[in-house]
Amino acid sequence: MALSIGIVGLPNVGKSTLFTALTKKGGLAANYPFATIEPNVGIVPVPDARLAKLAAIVRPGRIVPATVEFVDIAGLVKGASQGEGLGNQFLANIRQTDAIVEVLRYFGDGDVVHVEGSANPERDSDIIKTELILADLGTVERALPRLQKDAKRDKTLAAKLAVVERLETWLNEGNRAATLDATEEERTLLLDLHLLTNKPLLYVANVDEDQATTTLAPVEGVVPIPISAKIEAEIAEMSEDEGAEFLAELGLAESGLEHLAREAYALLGLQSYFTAGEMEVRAWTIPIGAKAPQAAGVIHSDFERGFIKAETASYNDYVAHNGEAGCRAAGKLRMEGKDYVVQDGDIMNFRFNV
Ligand SMILES: Nc1nc2c(ncn2[C@@H]2O[C@H](COP(=O)(O)OP(=O)(O)OP(=O)(O)O)[C@@H](O)[C@H]2O)c(=O)[nH]1
Ligand SMILES: [Mg+2]
Repeated sequence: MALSIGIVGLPNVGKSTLFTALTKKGGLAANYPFATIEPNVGIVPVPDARLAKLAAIVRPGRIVPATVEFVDIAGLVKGASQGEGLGNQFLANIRQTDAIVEVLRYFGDGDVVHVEGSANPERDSDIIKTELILADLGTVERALPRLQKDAKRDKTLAAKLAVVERLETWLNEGNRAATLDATEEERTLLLDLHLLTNKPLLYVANVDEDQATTTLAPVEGVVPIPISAKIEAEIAEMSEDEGAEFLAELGLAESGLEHLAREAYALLGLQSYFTAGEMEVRAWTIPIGAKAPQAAGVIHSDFERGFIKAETASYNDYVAHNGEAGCRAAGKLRMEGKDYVVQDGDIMNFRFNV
């Protein structure tokens, strides 16, 4: 399951600069609003230092990291949901994503036009929030007449109709769908609306180069992740070693991408397990709490259906005992069954039968 993240924000806040740096894909960055007129989709490997350690032990043919898909869309402006600017048509491009990253402008550069005159994260995030809520309201208002009609014939739709009507009021009062007071079951009924304000949200503060290590004040109760799109763009041009040296000079422990990937995993409750063999060492993304068959299913649905057991070593044991043979000799290779809750970093080898 490749995690996908939509990037939103006002025009000219550095979304495409960040996207380009993250994906090294050459998306369009330019000093005028609406530089992005086609949605850009880029796949980014999730940095994980454990992969190199495992590869040093196993010496596989290739290393395959987990991936995150980023979708870069045009900037939203006030009234985007009413068709101002280009924003509305692009919102459809992020309906299917798992999470939203909102880029806020913190950098000062007077040469780069700010659509609202000057950088003001609280106001800017408020504009974006309103536009996303209005977009969701549009979705709900389009869905409601049909739902009301169908609910007259089909009594099983009564619960859904009730929660969607409550949601309409809630959105109308200026609230995000995510904060609607609803049961788990009711939330499930809302999933097929693909509401933007129901998605987990991360704020990225695009800061000046010398601010990349500062802890920022919360916006809407959430501390933004400081990232300098400029620094990221420079690192994207460097070799891995040069990049690491550059980060060290700046006093940064990790790149913005690493930081963002880490926060996104945490926000979404995700973790990785590994498979390690001669052919490849590979990271797989699973929800925290996933059991062994569900983890196997990420590789192939047959693995889940025909799951028998999983030979499992913890990451620390695997490294300490220099791989599978060493773990076996030390009694650190466990046979786990279908109720085993997979731990972050586990090295797993599935036995299945289909
Ligand atoms: N000084 C400075 N300039 C930046 C930074 N990030 C982006 N810029 C500049 O700001 C301008 C707009 O950047 P983009 O990345 O195209 O902005 P965007 O958010 O994608 O804009 P739209 O696609 O129009 O919504 C470009 O000239 C960038 O070089 C930064 O961290 N510092
Ligand atoms: Mg752009």
